[in-house]
Amino acid sequence: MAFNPCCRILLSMTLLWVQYYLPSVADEKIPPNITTDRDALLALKARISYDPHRILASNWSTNVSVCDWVGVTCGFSHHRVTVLDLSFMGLFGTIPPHVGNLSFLVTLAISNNSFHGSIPIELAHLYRLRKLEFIFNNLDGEIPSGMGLLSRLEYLNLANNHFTVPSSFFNLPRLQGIYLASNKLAGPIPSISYNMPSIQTIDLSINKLSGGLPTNMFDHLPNLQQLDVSENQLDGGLPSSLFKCKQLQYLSLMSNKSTRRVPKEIGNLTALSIISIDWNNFEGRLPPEIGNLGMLTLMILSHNSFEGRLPLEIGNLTTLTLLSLSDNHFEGEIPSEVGNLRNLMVLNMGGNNFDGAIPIDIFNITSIRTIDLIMNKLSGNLPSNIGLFDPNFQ
Ligand SMILES: *[C@@H]1O[C@H](CO)[C@@H](O)[C@H](O)[C@H]1NC(C)=O
Ligand SMILES: *[C@@H]1O[C@H](CO)[C@@H](O)[C@H](O)[C@H]1NC(C)=O
Ligand SMILES: *[C@@H]1O[C@H](CO)[C@@H](O)[C@H](O)[C@H]1NC(C)=O
Ligand SMILES: *[C@@H]1O[C@H](CO)[C@@H](O)[C@H](O)[C@H]1NC(C)=O
Ligand SMILES: *[C@@H]1O[C@H](CO)[C@@H](O)[C@H](O)[C@H]1NC(C)=O
Ligand SMILES: *[C@@H]1O[C@H](CO)[C@@H](O)[C@H](O)[C@H]1NC(C)=O
Ligand SMILES: *[C@@H]1O[C@H](CO)[C@@H](O)[C@H](O)[C@H]1NC(C)=O
Ligand SMILES: *[C@@H]1O[C@H](CO)[C@@H](O)[C@H](O)[C@H]1NC(C)=O
Ligand SMILES: CC(=O)N[C@H]1CO[C@H](CO)[C@@H](O)[C@@H]1O
Repeated sequence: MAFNPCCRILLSMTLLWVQYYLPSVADEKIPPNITTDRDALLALKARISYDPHRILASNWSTNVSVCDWVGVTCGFSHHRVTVLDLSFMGLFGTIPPHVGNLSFLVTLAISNNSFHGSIPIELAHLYRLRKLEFIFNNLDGEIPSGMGLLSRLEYLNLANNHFTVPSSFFNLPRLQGIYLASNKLAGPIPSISYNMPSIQTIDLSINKLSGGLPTNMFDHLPNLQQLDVSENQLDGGLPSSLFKCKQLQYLSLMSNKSTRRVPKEIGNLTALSIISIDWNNFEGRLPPEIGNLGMLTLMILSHNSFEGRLPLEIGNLTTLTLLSLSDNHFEGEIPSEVGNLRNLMVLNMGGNNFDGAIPIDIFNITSIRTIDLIMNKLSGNLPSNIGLFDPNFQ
């Protein structure tokens, strides 16, 4: 039977495959074992150029099992490396691709060292990883997108490094926390569909992210408890999908230039304990629905362009300990309902256009320590017994 040219190409490709791929498949018949792990760790040791306490130099000796090496834990039954924790050792060096051979690794932690260079893409092979902790190093470059394959990952902490690319966060089903604070992430937050059913914490603070929070970003993050995007260059305000995050306890958007209003849906975030959106350009009135936030302890709205009267419902926030409204354009009388805030310790209302008398009920708050009302248009007298009932008053 004569082959037509097409089949001839196929045949020669098959032969190539047999020649080049089969031997390597045969190689892998020897299953990786603790020797593979040892070689990977020795490759790592070889990349450490400075080991100030001579920890690896003295301890990682080949005449004992790697399972007895400092920072190494092996699995009980399979005798492979499951934990590599080299945190706080003062090590200076790079991460070799061989670390990707530690295929039983569950925890990889190298926090508080001086690792530099990039994360090898081979780390994406560590499909058993649950915890990856690289905080406080000098790693840079792109976070390999292949890490999005680490489907068992629960905790990803790459904070305090020099990563540049705002890689789409990883839509991993078990991820609970992603920490990317204090890097050099720049540009917009990728506008993809985020679907992280387990995520509780997203910390992108202290970067150079710009643009807005993507409109649909929070559609499928039902368990989000903490969102910190402070100290970036984000604008555009709070997207409506954010108000679906019924578990949200901590919201920080401090700095830099978010505009627009705080919509009445803020009242849906009933689990909120801390809201810190100071140093932005939020404008308009504070909606009365703010009074629904019955768990709020800190409310920091200073240095914005809020205007109008304070809603009386502010007096419903009886768990507040700190209320900072300073440097806005609030006006009208300070509602006497502020006197209901019986746990308040700090009240900052300076730098607004409040007028009328200071409601004396404020001075009934026994927990109060600091009241700052400077630079307003207030008038009238202070009560003569000021501070008499306030043991903590400073
Ligand atoms: C482990 O694998 C290596 C090859 O990588 C092999 O030479 C060695 O005999 C194996 N050791 C055990 C205990 O199976
Ligand atoms: C290496 O460190 C471990 C844990 O501290 C210790 O148990 C072991 O004896 C050390 N081994 C050597 C050779 O120093
Ligand atoms: C391992 O080798 C080092 C020198 O390389 C030696 O100091 C140490 O005693 C040896 N440990 C064991 C358990 O043999
Ligand atoms: C381990 O990883 C390195 C680099 O990624 C590779 O060259 C090596 O062949 C791998 N396999 C073993 C068994 O060490
Ligand atoms: C970790 O490193 C950072 C930065 O070098 C330092 O500020 C911090 O105190 C270190 N943490 C500990 C517990 O040593
Ligand atoms: C906010 O709550 C109201 C009333 O419970 C509900 O109708 C609305 O859909 C909620 N909005 C969001 C964005 O979840
Ligand atoms: C916003 O960021 C810019 C550039 O980083 C900075 O110059 C400015 O002071 C910041 N504004 C506020 C209100 O923090
Ligand atoms: C505040 O304290 C004064 C003096 O004890 C009292 O007359 C007044 O009713 C109190 N006001 C409130 C709102 O509790
Ligand atoms: C539950 C509750 O305390 N609701 C109060 C919220 O604030 C408004 C305005 O002061 C009151 O009318 C509500 O009774």
